Formats: sequence, C-alpha cells, structure tokens
Amino acid sequence: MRAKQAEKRYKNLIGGKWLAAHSRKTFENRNPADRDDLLGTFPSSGKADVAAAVAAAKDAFATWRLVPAPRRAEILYRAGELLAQRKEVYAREMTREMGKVLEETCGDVQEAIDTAFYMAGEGRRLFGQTTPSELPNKFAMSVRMPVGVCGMIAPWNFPMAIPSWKLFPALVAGNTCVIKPAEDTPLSTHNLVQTLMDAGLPPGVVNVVHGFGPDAGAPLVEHPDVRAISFTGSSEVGRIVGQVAAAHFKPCSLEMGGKNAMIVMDDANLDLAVEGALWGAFGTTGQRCTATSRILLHKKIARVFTEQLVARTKNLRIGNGLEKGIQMGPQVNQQQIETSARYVKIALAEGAKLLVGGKPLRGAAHAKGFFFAPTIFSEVEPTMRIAQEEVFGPVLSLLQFGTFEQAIEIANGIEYGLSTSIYTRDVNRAYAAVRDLEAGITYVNAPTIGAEVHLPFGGVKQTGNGHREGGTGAIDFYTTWKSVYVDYSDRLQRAQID
Ligand code: UN1
Repeated sequence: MRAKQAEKRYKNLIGGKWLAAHSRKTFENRNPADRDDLLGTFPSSGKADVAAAVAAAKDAFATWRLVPAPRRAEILYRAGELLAQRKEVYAREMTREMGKVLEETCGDVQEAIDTAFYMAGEGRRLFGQTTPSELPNKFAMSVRMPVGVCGMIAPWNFPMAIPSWKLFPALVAGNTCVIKPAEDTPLSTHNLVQTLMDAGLPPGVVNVVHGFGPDAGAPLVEHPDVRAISFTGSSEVGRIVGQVAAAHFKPCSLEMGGKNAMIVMDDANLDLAVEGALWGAFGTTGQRCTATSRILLHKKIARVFTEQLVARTKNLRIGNGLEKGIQMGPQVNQQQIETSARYVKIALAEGAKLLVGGKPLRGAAHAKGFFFAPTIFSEVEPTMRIAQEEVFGPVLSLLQFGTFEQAIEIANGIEYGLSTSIYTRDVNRAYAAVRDLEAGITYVNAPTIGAEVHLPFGGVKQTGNGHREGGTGAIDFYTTWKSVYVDYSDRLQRAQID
C-alpha cells in the first residue's frame, strides 16, 4: 500500500516571511484530473492578511524604487534562468493543479521565462523624452516613475504566465506588489515567487496573499495604499473591480472575456484551417480568453470543413495531461463543467445542432476528474446566446456566411473584442480583415490563440478598459510620467507669457 504523503502546507509570503492566514483557515488544492490527488493546502486569507502584505509592500517600496532599473532587471534575468532550469518540475505541478496537458504547461512556464527576459531588457530602456523648451536656457524632459504598491488578481488558466505579465513589468519599473493568485491554481504563483526570491528579490518587494475573491481580492482592490490594480478574469467580476477602483481613482487594468471568431474563406487552405480550429477551440480545454469559440465558414466550404473537423474532434484523446499522448485535459473545476453543460442546453433550446460531444465524460478513465467532451454545434445563428456569450470550455459554434462583408459583420456583432482570425490566401482580404475586425488581436492563417509576450495583449469593447499587458503597454501601465523642467537662465521665465 502506498504510504499517505504528508500534506504540504503552503503559506502566504509577506515581507519575506512565509505566514499562515491570521484566521488559520486553509483551502485545498486538488488535481482536476484526479480528485484523489491533493497538491497541498493554502491559506484562506482575509482583510488582516491583505493589510499586512500591503504594509510590507509599502515599506519595501521606499528602497526598491531607488535600486537602479538595470539592477532590478538583473534579478528578473536570473529568475528567467532559474525558471528555465525548473521548467519541467513547475510544468508538472501546473498540470496537476490546473489540468492542461504537459506540453501546454511547459509553454506556460516558457511564457514566464520569455517575459522575464523581455522585461529584464526593459531595465535598460524605460525611455522618456527629451525635447526643446519653448524658452531659452531651459531644459525639458519626461521620466517614468513607479506607481507604488500594485495589487494584482490573477486567473487560473495561465497560472504562471499571467502572474509574470503582471509582476515582471511592475518590478522592473520599481513598483512593489501584492498578488492574489486564483484559488484553483495557487501553487504556480507560489513557484514563481519562490523563484524570484531565489534570484535575489529583496523581502517585501513581492507579497502573495492566497484566498478567495470576496475575502482576499476585494480588500486588496479597496486598500488606500494600493495605487494600481491589475485584474484578469470574467467581465462580471471585472466590472466590480473597475467600479471599486474608480471610486478610489486608482488606475485599473482589466483583461476579461472573449468570443473569438475564426473566419474561413472559400480560398483557405482547409487542412491548415481544420488543424488551427482544433488547437484554437480545444487547446487548454477551451479555457483561454483567446479560445476560438466561433468559426465562421464560407458557405462553399462549410460542409467539407465541418466533416473534417468533427472527425478529427472525435479522435481527440482526453485524459490526465501528465500522460503521454493525451491532447486535452479536464476543465478546472465542477463549476466550469456545469457552465459548459448549461450552454449545451441553451444552444439546443435555441435550435443549434449538436454534432459531437455535449456532455461530461463519465467512463472509468474519466471518473475522478472534471472532463467534458469536446463539443461542436452547427446551424448557429449570430444572435443566439451560444454565439454571443463566453463559455470558457470546449464548446465551439459553427456559423455560415456568404460574403466577406457578412463575415466581418458577424465577427464584430458581439460585446467582446479580444482575438480574431482569418484563413485566406487572398492578401487583399487578409489586410482588409486586419483593418476591419474589432479586436485587440488579429491572426492571419492561424487560430485566435498564441500571443507572444513582447506585443500588446488585450482587447476592445467588454474585453478590457483600454490597457494592454505585454509589450511596452505593460510598462505604460506600471509607470506614471513626470515632466521635468530645468531653468538655467537665472531669471524668472514665464511659460506662455515671456
Ligand atoms: C488567456 O487566455 O487568458 O495568446 C491568455 C494566448 C496565450 C495567452 C492567453 N499566450 O493564447
């Protein structure tokens, strides 16, 4: 018999110390592919823990902001190197806590490594402007200043990549941070922050408070010493976060949902488009805000494409993401399975046609986890809820169009605007789509997922509130401008007057 493993008890990180929650309450982190597999327990934190973390971050800011940015960057660079060494171990733990297959969790850790190296480079840039003054013997320039203590609330679908998108630009710019990881995937943030500490990050510069949104997230958003908030999650929660932040006049970056369309024109390479559709719709079990959740098919190729896609979908191997050959893992928790099942019912009631899937997988191989069959609906009309609302699961809608203009209109006819894609060999059409699709990201001849960290990431409409993660947009969010005027004329010079 296998000896019962000692339960691992993870802690919050506050001021460089690993601490239990004031209440001593904890919650469990279990494997969504095998509920018997307990990864450990984490503190269920509340207002007092958040207050202690913010105080530590405020304290650390006094010295961290004065460390030269290239030195701060060196710590990030070392963290990137350490993550590369630990990639496989962290990826395995991530698959155990989140469910996506090992190849994808390796990609998630790699995204954090990429962000570390990219943001380390920014330590020697953080450029401002120098410009002539309108007055003689006067010097004018602008410099970037850190914002102060930044509060971060992260989602469970990219458990290390997204925390790195938030933490690394904030750190290189001289801010200190308090992060609340998603309660479904706390271990990957723990591993990320452990790596930062091993790379030499001073105590208090990053603090981690584990727990649930209402108990630990809300007090972080409300805390008067938290100067900026970065949130990734649902539009429902994002709306509340944005409203609370607005009441305190805090800059607030919101990255939320998507209902991402792939357009397949009649001249597309269909094999490539089918391959892309499978990856875009069922990669990460459809649990990406960039997931391909609508495919808009030109009438001429709709039948052939649908047949090929359904056949390939039936052959997908679904199971524990640590096992070789598995292509799709479980959903992250019971609630996500219920959401998928609810939308299947909604779609059927609306008159969509179920081609494959549509229910949880309950066979012996899937009995211990939250598995849902990859699901495809055809005969979906643009106004149906299944074509409008985010499912965040392996549920794909197929729609049809007659002309390019119709395709664009359908693609844009939703509340969201994160990612879009078009498959065509016609360069004119491709560029027109790049211009006309209302979204933060457009792919040509690739599915809607797969953003790279040095380009802006985010969307329009209800996907976001105008900020971008990744790229230089992240630096813009985590810095504030100071304009500096040095008058060396030795007399009073009045702008706009003298
Ligand atoms: C997300 O779905 O929340 O572009 C982020 C992608 C990934 C990141 C997705 N690099 O699909």
